Amino acid sequence: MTTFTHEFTSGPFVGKVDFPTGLYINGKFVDSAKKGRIDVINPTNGKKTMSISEATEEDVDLAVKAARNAFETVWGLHTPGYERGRLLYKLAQLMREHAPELIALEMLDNGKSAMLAGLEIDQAISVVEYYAGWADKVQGSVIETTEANLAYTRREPLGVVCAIIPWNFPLSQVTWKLGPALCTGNAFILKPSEVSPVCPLRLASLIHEAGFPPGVVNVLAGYGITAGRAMTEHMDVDKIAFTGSTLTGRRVMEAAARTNLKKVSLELGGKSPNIIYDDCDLEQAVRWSIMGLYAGQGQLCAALTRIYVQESLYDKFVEAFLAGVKHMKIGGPFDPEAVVGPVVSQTQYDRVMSYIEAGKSQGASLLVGGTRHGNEGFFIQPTLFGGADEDAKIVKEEIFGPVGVVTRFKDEDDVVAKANDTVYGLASAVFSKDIDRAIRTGHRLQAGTVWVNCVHGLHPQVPFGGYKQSGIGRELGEDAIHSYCNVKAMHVNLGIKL
Ligand code: TXE
Repeated sequence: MTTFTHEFTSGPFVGKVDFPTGLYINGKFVDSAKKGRIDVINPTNGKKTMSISEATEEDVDLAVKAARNAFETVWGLHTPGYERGRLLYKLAQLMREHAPELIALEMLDNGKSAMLAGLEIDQAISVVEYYAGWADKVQGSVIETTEANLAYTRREPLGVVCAIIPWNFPLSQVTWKLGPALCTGNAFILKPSEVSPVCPLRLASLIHEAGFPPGVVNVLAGYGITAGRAMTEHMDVDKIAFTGSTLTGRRVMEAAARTNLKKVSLELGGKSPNIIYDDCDLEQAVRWSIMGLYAGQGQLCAALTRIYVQESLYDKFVEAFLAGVKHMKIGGPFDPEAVVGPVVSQTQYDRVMSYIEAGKSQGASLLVGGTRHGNEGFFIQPTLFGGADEDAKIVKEEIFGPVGVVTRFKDEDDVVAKANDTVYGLASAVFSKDIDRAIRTGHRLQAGTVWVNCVHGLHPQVPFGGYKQSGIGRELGEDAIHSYCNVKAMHVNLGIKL
């Protein structure tokens, strides 16, 4: 079995890491059946950091069998909630102990800054703790019917759940699914993205150390078209919890429809509006908007990429925004002063640059950025377009890079119409000192999340998910718990004779 060994000499963790890079199936790290490998590329310099085992259909089948067996013999209804909670707490504790190492690995693998990687790991740990607390509190209810009938509901686990996750926030994306799945008693199979699988692989060792029974959690890195598709088509998988592109989300749903009608939850990104009214605190609105657009190089599902500014404030806002962008240092994640890093891969770099070209060719004016930074790695300058047609590609399509569009609006009705004119509906933000108007606007937006005078706030207790083509279902909070359970209605005859 191969391992990854690396010595970090600077940054949040100084020391050696050493962990297996195989598949984690039925409590053991193993090589994949076909012995295939995936090369993992460092986005800061475009070079290979490691190679890991590549799962294919046969490995998926083995993992599903192991998960099913664990579900039916030791997990599911066999392990009480408080015990499941204890194991989740143990995992959270191990993640906390290894947090600096996880942060460093995420910086290496994904190109994220120490601050963003730190926020992600911290949030991931909080999510595991939150669902550990839920494990013995998942309840049905007693329902009033007639005196001769006792009716009550139970929330029972679905069975085998596969999580297919993207590359942008691998560790938090895992825990958003692993937490509610395990606390409700499901067996769990994870397929990290082939682009940034490192933190999920390191997590597999911590899951092993936490002592979950073999088969309860399985981790299989692999390509979407093989391992991912095998999960979506498997007849013994009960749910796919997916985060990724809309295109792949459709494929997941189609596969579920063609096979065993497994349940599906989808989180599919967006084209989120950020509304700036002319009575806002300008300095604050500019700072939040820069973060809303460029955090993580714009590779956030909830990136606020369409900025709408009320016409009387437009010039001042744009001037202050561009001045703010000029101060952003671009550099690798281990440069402590850099706030803008690389995008994750050559593919993503090419995709983002093609959108920048589309912006120019469709007549939008480039206000800042628009070009590559440096000559190695996948760095793109923070980019903003103005004066784009509302039907332009850069206004309509998710870019998933550091590229935004700023547009003028007249009044509340005008901006609500513009903001809602999208197939997506994941997130949005409103900046105004008139709180009545800000809240009223928020209620009129077709989006699963509205931030008022802030951006990107996420809490384990608060549901997150999309309207329209941004997805199906909700993650986080109690809502997520319900999506990992079947509801069983029990009717008990208290004495009616036939
Ligand atoms: O996503 P994919 P990609 C968007 C963003 C980005 C674009 C492409 O716009 O530019 O998607 O990114 C697995 N059956 N988002 O190509 O393909 C794949 O291996 C089953 C938004 O990385 O959707 C990976 O694990 N699984 C998003 C996962 O799906 C399949 C975050 C996501 O990959 C599969 C990431 C298949 N047929 C990208 N094909 C967000 N919502 O935050 C691929 N996969």
